[in-house]
Amino acid sequence: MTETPVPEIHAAWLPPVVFRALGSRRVRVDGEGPLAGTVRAEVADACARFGGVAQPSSPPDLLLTVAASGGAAGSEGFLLGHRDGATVVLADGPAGLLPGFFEVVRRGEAAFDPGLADERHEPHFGLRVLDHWDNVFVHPVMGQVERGYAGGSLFWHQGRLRDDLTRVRDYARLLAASGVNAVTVNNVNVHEGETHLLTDRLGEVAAIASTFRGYGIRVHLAINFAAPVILGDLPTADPLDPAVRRWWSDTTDRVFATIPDFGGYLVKADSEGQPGPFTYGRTHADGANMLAAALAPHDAPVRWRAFVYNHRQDWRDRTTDRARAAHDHFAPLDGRFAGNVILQVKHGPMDFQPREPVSPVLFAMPNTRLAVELQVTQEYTGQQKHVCYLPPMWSGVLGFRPTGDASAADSGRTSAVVLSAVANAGDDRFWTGHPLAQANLYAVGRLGWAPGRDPAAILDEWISLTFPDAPPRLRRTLHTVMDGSWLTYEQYTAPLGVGFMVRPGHHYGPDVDGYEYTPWGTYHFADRDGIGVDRTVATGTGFTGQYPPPWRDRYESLSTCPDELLLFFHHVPYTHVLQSGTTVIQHIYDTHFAGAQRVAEMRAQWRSVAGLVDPAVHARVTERLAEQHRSAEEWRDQINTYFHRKSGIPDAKGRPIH
Ligand code: GCW
Repeated sequence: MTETPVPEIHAAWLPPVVFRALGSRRVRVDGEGPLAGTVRAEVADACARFGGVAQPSSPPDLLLTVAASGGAAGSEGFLLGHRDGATVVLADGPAGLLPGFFEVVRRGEAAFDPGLADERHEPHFGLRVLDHWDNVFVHPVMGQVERGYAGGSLFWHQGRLRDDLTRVRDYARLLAASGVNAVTVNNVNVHEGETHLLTDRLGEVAAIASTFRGYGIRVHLAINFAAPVILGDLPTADPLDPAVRRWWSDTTDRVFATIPDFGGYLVKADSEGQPGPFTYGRTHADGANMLAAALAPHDAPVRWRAFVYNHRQDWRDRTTDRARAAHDHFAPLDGRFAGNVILQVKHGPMDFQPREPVSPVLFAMPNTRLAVELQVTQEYTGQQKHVCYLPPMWSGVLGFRPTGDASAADSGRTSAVVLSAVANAGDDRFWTGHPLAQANLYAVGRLGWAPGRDPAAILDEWISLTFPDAPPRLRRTLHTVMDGSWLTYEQYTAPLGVGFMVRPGHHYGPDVDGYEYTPWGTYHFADRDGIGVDRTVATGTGFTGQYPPPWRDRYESLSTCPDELLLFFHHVPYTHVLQSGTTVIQHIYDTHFAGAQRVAEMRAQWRSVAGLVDPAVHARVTERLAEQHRSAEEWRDQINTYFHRKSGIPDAKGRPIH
């Protein structure tokens, strides 16, 4: 037996064998333009590998073509069906050929079933964008990639654009195959060096854009609101100053002259020390609309982030509530944003905690285009050392119905028109540090096309693509280890939606009081009697009042507030009895013992499939599970001990608490 060399870079969800069904057939691709060219090249490659025929002269088994009726040129929709003995992809326009191609790849043999009924595919979110928090220069605190846990940046290395962008091309291919159609290349915290990407270093963005282009992915840029000043061109960045407006409009024209299909800007303004319109006594609408005016002639959007809050808060002041901030700042501006402004809202009111209610901003601005922002990089969910399959959480966000009516039609969902997600990939050989974290990256595009898709089904799809030859036992084990992993993570970390309790700064591992007396506004208020944040209208900060009915009432009342969010909305005694019938303190003990125990089982389950998985993948996951296990026990012991000491209430089951 010849030894197959371990590939340098892991193939993620596109190992060559997933092209077997398609590559062993006769496949014709009709259509003009670069995207049709990409599909033809993919088909040629697959057929060369598996003995099929690309562009056959006889009738094909698979035809990919632009439908005669022809939809809008940019439309990515397509019909998959069977006609005259062949599987067909009838794309609405050239942009639909590539998603159609990858749909066939995903299905494997099933795509060639003569009984295949017609299926129409169309993305729910027109823009499905991954925001990279990559720095050009290594930041002294945040490193090359802010909150990056997968090595360095795919684009930049120590201040320079990488010479070889082959990996960026491979990345583009992976993203296209998952359904993502845009990427923001740099961090929303735009430091001085990165500000130049907009002007004298624009060539680097153009090089990245041409690498992504072949896979139908557009490039966006995070910009610095103070760029006209930082770049030394103007004394002010006042958004109502005509010279500033002209500067943005000229600069933007140059961006489009260099990158004609440039995607748009992303802005973090007046947030965590970033510059913004407040300096000039202007509003977020003034700031966003200025950039929107510069982008409008090019038919491109500015995404303006709603992550604005006071990070210099005084913990002694119980009236300020960080959860309220985005709604307080932005809801009054509804209707004042230009049509090409997209307000980008973090999915929860705080900051990507493992459990938060859905941000009320997503339901408060009917006259504003919104993006919902997810965090794929696992800043608060185990930093890609812990297995934490996040789509069940995202699916809850995307499927949340403000009317509270589970049977309501899709129109009852969040009104967001854009799905954005903070990326988790880097130059690590497995792309995401933890090989199983690839599933989170994969799921973004899949949910972007169909937010109602079952996360467990997405997981199985990812398993089939990534481990195509896996025996059933391996498939089952992967599913078991990953599917409930978000809930397991929640069990051994901060309880009942209270959030944080992480070590300040890097946010890894437990520190119950780490943020309790800091200016960041992330408090739990635990004392000897109880814990939680009173966010009610009746006696607390009034945050519940930012929700439409019936949610404001459900969250307001102790008797209807869901257990998993209880401490987000209420301060209660440790002896308070949850809907589940157990007390808060006993729930804390039980979940922390159970969570750490579950990680021990995950570890054993993974050990049992050694020999069924690529040894390099197995080894990396084994190493990470060992750390997850250590960390879960650390969480368990610190949290249990802390609350035991505070409350003086023993564990009803008498387990060891230190
Ligand atoms: O939670 C914070 C992160 C910051 C990040 C910020 C944001 C990019 O800790 O690292 O900055 O969120 O989303 O802007």
